[in-house]
Amino acid sequence: MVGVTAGTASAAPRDTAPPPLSQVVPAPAAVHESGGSYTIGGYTVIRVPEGSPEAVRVGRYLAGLLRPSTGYALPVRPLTAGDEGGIVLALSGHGTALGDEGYRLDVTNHGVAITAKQPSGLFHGVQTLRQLLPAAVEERTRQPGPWTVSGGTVTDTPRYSYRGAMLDVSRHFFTVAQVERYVDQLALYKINYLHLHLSDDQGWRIAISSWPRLAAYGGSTEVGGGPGGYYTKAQYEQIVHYAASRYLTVVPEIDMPAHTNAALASYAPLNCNGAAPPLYTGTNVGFSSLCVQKAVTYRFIDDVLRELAALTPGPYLHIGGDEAHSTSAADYTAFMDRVQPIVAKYRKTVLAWHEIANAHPIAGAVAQYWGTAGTEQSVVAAAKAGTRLVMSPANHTYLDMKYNPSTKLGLSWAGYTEVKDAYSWDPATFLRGAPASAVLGVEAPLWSETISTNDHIGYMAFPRLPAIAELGWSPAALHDWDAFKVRLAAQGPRWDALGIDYYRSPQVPWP
Ligand code: TNX
Repeated sequence: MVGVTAGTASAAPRDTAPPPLSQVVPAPAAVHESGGSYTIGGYTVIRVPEGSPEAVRVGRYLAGLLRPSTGYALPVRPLTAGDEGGIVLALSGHGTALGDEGYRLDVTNHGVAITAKQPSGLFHGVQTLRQLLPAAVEERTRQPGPWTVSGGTVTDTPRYSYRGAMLDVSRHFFTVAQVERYVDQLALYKINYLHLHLSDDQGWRIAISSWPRLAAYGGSTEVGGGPGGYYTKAQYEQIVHYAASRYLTVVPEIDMPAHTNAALASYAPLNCNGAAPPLYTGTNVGFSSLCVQKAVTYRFIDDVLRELAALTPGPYLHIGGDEAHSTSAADYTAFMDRVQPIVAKYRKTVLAWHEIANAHPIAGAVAQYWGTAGTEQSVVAAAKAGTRLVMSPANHTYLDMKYNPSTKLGLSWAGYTEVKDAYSWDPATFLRGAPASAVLGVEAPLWSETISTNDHIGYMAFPRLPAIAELGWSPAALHDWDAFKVRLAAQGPRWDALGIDYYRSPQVPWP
């Protein structure tokens, strides 16, 4: 190679000015630039409130992010009265207006202070600070710097309390390490729920002690006939724990009564005709159904949901309910009338795809809307009657839709979805006639019929996942494609540094 060697490249300091404090995705609620700046250096100390082990963990996490690329020691030390300078993480009851997830970031010539009511707010503030540092901060080897942040104040709280991403680990299985990698990517955009689609026709992915063949046999393949896989209980708990360390709550989904071939293949008695079908490795939907009339069906569901609830600290159990094309409408309603109380019995909240609105959603239930038109009257009626909504319109949020006709991965049944399409809708008004107050938030599902590697995940999720994250976090008044695309463009070098194989959409002015 001629010209720049690694040595001279790493010796040359960057000469670019630090970005404005507003150059963050999702857009912060309020930004006040004050001039000045702070440069993290070999002298910088991270101060944390001693009394909060969780806040201490956030401080250590920040140090872990910054140390490899900066090469600085960045010791994490207790915050004592009168401390100023360096990086300070502080918990303050005065910040009550910041709510559970909000934070304030103050940058002066002396240091950076992140203040929040809860550790989750500190964590989100850390993600903002991270994005305000040069993209090279994401490298895991020492980089030149300087590590300068613009002066001013960011005051930030989320628009919605539910900001989710779903990974379909059923059509193709993803290992614990792959899920954790995605969790890290989601955390950067303040996503706070990880929905795992744990069962479908092609695979059952969670060990259930009372029905061991579900995972052992039902998990033994995937789309295309690969070896599949499943999570042991310990592995599932590891994912739950890792997600929690990034302030994401796991929402496990057992899809039923349809999308159940893997279970039906594992246990013959679950079939109305008593005969187990073969395992399925294709990509059709709507052909399978649990046997609604049989008592064993509900013993099975009780066992599965009891074991899953015991492993899941989060409030939701997702019971699927989509595309039950082989279940009559009457059977579907009868089935949901019996299954929802089982979720409640195990002290969890029902989350289900929006077809639940065709049955009788129980009090407190949440429907995940995946339609493309925004006109489903049953869902509007349910929302008016108190069912809350997570918005996942397929033509905007489905990360498995192709960007354009030449996208190699993905499907196109909901249309091609460029990043501008992903961004250009409003969760509060998309389902026409539903009260805006029913909307709990948004979710971006990644179905995996065609997705099987980290690079596939990266290519389909980026840059669209950050678009959905911004709709979930940022105030509606800041919704602006022309401003978003510029902030999004600045994320590209960060994804390069993180090894994310993103789609270089021609709609975005990448640097
Ligand atoms: C529809 S949308 C499905 C999934 C498929 C997906 C592919 C919904 C709740 N169900 O079974 O994987 O389309 O895009």
